[in-house]
Amino acid sequence: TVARGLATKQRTSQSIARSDIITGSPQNNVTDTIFDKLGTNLHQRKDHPLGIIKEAIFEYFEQSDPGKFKLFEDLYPVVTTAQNFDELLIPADHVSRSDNDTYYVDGETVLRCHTSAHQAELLREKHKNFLVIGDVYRRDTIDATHYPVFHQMEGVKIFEPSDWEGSGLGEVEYVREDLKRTLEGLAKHLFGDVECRWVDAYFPFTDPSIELEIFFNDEWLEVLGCGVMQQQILDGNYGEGKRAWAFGLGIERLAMILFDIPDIRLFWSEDERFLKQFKAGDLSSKFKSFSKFPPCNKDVAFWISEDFTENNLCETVRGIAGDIVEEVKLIDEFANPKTGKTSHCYRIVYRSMERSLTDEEINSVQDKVRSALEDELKVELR
Ligand code: FA5
Ligand code: MG
Repeated sequence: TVARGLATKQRTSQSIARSDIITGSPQNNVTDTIFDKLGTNLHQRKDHPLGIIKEAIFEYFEQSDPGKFKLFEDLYPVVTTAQNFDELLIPADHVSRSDNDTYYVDGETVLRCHTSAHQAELLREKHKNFLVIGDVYRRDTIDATHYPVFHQMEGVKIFEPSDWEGSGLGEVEYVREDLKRTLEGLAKHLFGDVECRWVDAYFPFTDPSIELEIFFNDEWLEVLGCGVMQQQILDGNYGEGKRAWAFGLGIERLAMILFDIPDIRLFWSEDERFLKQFKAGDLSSKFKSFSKFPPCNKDVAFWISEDFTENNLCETVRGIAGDIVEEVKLIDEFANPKTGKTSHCYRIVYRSMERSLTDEEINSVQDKVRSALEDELKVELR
């Protein structure tokens, strides 16, 4: 059996109070929709596709390195900006720090936007090889492969000089090759034969950095980012003279590929017709859609305000429409040279995974979205 780590903090993801999250701080931008997802811990459900994938990944690491990797699966998702950014060398002006991208509880506290937020503390506790799985939160655009709450698994492995000496490879090269081999092996373990490709990437906390993409539903889907850990992070938190790799993978993306799940919203479904299709330990089930309901498109055009952003638009739409919104996409854009104003036209695609939506329902949602655009986002409808 696998060694499962205990939460390093007293607080675990099982005990979250509303007042801990939705605070009076002027920086607070956590919505009720997001708060409701905290503590759900889909990855802890044995028969849920996310729980099944989690176990399969654990099993792979246990088979390749028995007893080596320690697993953390209930670390508290509310972290400090130091954990989420500073300790990972993310610069002060990096976009991911903005409240357009990240959910702030207050000025120094965020909903973790990646499981990398736990790297430094676990290194300081002298864990040498570990995996962390948990829910992560991002203000993001809306489509079939993006959701504001998703799950990541972080992996870290530390090497000693005796590992790379005599390999004929430089230390960075040795570590990078081990990393690639490990993750290609994981892809094989989960999917058998799939088309994979490596692409160069950038993360402040690894160098070199790469991403793995898998060909799925006619396009390349990014499933993970990884690289050789920045030496400063390892030296400062664990100790000198070592090397390490780290990766962070998107659990929903892997599950979508494995089980043929076409839309990321389905993971949040409590519908038996979805849930009963999956069983602990069974990697072979393919999702059969219980019915396909028609989408309904609604376009909305407006003159944008100065601080308009697409993430804010998506958050507003999601706050009103919840999971019946499938996609929000920009379909037209132009600037009026006389007034200097810019117009955007967005298409909002509404569709439920579970039932047929009525015209009345969609019209009423769309009316509310239009008012919220004016009241909250201060745009001028056309
Ligand atoms: C990161 O989050 C880095 N922390 C990964 C990392 C860890 C790199 C350790 C190096 C070392 P990125 O933002 O690319 O990287 O996200 C990692 C994965 O999460 C993506 O490849 C994708 O599979 C998944 N992902 C990202 N955004 C979303 C989203 N909105 N919905 C679902 N999955 C997502
Ligand atoms: Mg990425």
